[in-house]
Order: sequence, then structure tokens, then C-alpha cells
Amino acid sequence: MRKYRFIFTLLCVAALVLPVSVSAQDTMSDMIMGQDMVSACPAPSNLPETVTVGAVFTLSGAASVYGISQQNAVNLAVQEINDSHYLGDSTFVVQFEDSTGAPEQAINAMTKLVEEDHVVAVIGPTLSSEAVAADPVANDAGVPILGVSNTATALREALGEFYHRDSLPEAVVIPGTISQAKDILGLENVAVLYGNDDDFTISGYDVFIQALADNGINVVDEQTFAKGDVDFNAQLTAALSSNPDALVVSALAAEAVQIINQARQQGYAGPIIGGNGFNSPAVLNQAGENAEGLIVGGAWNSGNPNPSESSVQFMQAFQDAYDVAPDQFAAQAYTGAWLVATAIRCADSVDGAAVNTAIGEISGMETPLGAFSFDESGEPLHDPIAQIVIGGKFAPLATAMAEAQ
Ligand code: 1QQ
Repeated sequence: MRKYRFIFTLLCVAALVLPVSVSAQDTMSDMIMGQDMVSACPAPSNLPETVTVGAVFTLSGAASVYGISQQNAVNLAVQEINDSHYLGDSTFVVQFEDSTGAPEQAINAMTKLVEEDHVVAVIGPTLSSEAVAADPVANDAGVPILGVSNTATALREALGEFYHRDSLPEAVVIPGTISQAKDILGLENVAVLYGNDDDFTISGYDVFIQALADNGINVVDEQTFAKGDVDFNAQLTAALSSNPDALVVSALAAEAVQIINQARQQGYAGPIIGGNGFNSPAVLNQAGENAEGLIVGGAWNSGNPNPSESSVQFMQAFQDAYDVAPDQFAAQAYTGAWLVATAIRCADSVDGAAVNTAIGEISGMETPLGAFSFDESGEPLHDPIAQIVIGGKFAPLATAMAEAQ
């Protein structure tokens, strides 16, 4: 364990923040997004003057750290789509509804968009728990849904054939993160904490448990909590008394921050491994130094040493528009808006079934997430990336390791 503690410490103090290279690409004339689809699908000619798509995001409440980033990213995509006349003479409009992190509110938002506003498709909702509650409304009405941040397991099976997502499920992200963490940190025994009242946190827990077993890592203690809890000291005292090599946590952002901070307050200096809920820069800002060394799997990282061309351009455009770097949720939501617009373009129709088929047929599209395709179950096909927090930012774990040695 000593050698591994040394590497972990090295990684933590390597506050040589890894360079995030964004080359300056400007103007719409250089725009990369959608260009490959312009040749694949002719300009549409049968669309109405305005094509309205809904977006259900957590724009208020504890999970708004994800939803606001998503809204900004979708607005950026909408502007680019219209500026480049991607839908011919039609204007692409996204109507936002706030799901507030509450499944009942997500149902209200989805019902309004589908039954009153007659949207062509829906992007979101942000949380898996919201999607599980609200997506049947759209699916039953034949309105395509594109999840851009849902990571719970087997959602297509639960929600129906009008559901696709561009967000890599935890089942794809976590196994690689755990095996890399094991190699780097020499994990033998871990304690697991998870929220037992949320579709995402429960699903993430199941995936962690499987990945830990597959890697021969013992779970020496398990603790649960509920959404909205603020005091995790009892669970942490119990978990830490089992002397784990790492804490493994499946939580949404608000609880994640408190768990990180209270673990450090209890004197725990070892690794913390988190799921997708940790993936927001807001978690790092709120946990400050306490978040250093955190290991989190992800679908996109701004420090990816081999970014797609559109990723580089997206980072610059987002930074220019909002004066802040995009996070993974922004990259997925931006990609999602472009995917929906692409399906509408390729279908040359606002019919739900035609658009849904066209979503599933998108293949190898150049996006910030890489060359993007769906599998036959509507799941995204691209590589995950394990990350470590260094100098207050998520950095690719493999790059950080190479720099630390
Ligand atoms: C989910 C998630 C959340 C952590 C982020 C939106 O992945 O609910 O599925």
C-alpha cells in the first residue's frame, strides 16, 4: 500500500494543472458541427417555419449545477444551428422547462411540452429519477426523447423505444475507472456509501459493487443515505473505522460535497472514488482542497489529449459565450441538441416516429464526444475517460499518471 499512497500523494500535489489546450478557432464559417451531416442528408425542404423541441432540465434546486450548464450548452447549439441554416429555412427553437430535481415536476413539465406545446422531441430530463417518472408521457405519445445526462442502467428497457441517450451509462464508465484506480492505488479494501432513494445513485451503487467484485476488491463496509441529508458523520465514522483503502461513493452533487468535506474533517486523507454525480465543477468548487485526488469516471474531459475537432471548437465557443469552461454535462447537452437537429434534418419531417428512427440512424457523426453513433438499443457508443481532480480541475487520469512519474 505504501508505494500506492506515494503515487496518490504525488498525484495530489501535482498541482501543475494540466494544460487545457484550446486552439483559437472562431467564426461560424469554420464551424465543424453538422458539416459531415450536411453531405449525408440534403437540406430539408418539408419542415414548418418553426421547429420546436422541448428541454426538461433541473434549472433550480440542488441538481441545478447540472441543468444550468445543460441549458447554456443547448442555447449555444441552437444559435449555431440557426446561424448555419442547418434546418434550411426553418428556425430551430428549444423550449425549456424546469424539472427542479423532482420526479413529479418532471412529469408536469413533460406533460406540458407533449400535450400543450406539441414539441417534436424532448431533450432531458436531467436526472435518471426524473426520466423514469416523466419519459413514459412522451414515449406513450410517440414523441422522441434524448437523454443527455441519464446514466442509470437499462433505461431503454424501462422507458420504451422512443428513448435514446447520448450520456454514457455508469455501467460503461465505472468498470474502467475502478480497474485503473486499482492499478494506480493498489486497492484491496474499500467502503461504499450510496443514496438508496434515487434511480441514479442506486444504479451507480450496483455498478460499483459489480466492478469492485470483478476487480477482486473487498467491500469492507457499506453505508446508505437519502437525498437531502446533510450530516454524514455517522456513516463516515462507521465506514472509516473499517480502515478502507478508498471510499467509493454514489451520490448526487449536494450530498457528494458534504461527504467529501465531512470525510476530510474526520481526518480521512485517502482516495475518494465517485460516480457521475461528482462530475460537476460545482462539486470541486464547493469542496475546495478537500476534493484534490478525487477519482471520477466520465464521458468527456476538457483536457483529453486527443480531442475531436468539434470538441476544441465547442470549448472555445462555450468559453466565449459564457466566460466559463464547459463541463461534461455541457458537452453532452450541446451534442444532444445537435443530434436532435440532425435527426430532424435527415428525416426532413417533424413526425415523431420518423424523427425517432432518424435519431437511431445517426452514425459516426463528428461531435465533442467523438465520432458519435447509437447502438441498436439507443445507447451511445464512445469511450469513457477516467479522471482525477488536480488543482481544482478534472484531469484525465492517464495523463496525470504519466506526468507524475
Ligand atoms: C443521473 C445522473 C446525474 C448524476 C447527473 C445528471 O447521472 O441522474 O442519471
